[in-house]
Amino acid sequence: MIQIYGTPRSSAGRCYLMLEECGLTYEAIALDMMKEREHKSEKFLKLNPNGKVPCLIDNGFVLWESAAIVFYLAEKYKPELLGADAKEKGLVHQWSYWTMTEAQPPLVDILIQKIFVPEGKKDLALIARREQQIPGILDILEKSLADKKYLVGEKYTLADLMVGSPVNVAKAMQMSLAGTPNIQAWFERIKSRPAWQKVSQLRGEH
Ligand SMILES: N[C@@H](CCC(=O)N[C@@H](CS)C(=O)NCC(=O)O)C(=O)O
Repeated sequence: MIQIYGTPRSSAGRCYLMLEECGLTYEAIALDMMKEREHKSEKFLKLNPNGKVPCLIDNGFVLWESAAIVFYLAEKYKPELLGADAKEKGLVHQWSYWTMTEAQPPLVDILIQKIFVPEGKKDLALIARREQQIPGILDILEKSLADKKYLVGEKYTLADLMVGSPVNVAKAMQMSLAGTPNIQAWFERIKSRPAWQKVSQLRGEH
């Protein structure tokens, strides 16, 4: 039995993509993070001491951190998504670390400030600073996709799943992707996968 804590619209989204990609049956557990603050409850902190979602339980094995969860699921259920050889695996890791340390943090800061922080309390300087980083991130992605279908060549890998999540956040915030035809074509390609379609539906995107 597999359980995933957190909704598909949260950082757990990429775990749902991976669970669907692997064709697994799972139980989705949504915590009340606003009123009840269940993610900070004693019970949940025993699972994830960070008090954050996602958290995965696979037959009693507990794992937190979304990137670790998707790598674990790939290793166990769909290893071909990890890359075919040492070089491909290296590139999958490269794009995954890049997502977590470079591409995602500015987008998450902008999302939190714009959507969750109430008017009057928003850190406008932080928003401006983070928005300045976005063109450079898109440029790296756009150039990397100039000569290939996917980030690591001709096949979909975890690199695409990892990088696709913050790009989805950018799209959801209606950030302009003008002037990035390679990113747009790649994103349409990955969005058409059944796993992405299913998670998009779970998120209420269509
Ligand atoms: N690096 C973590 C980030 C998890 C994260 O920030 N989750 C947010 C929801 S999107 C959360 O649980 N926030 C609650 C809090 O910070 O108290 C991961 O990727 O799993």
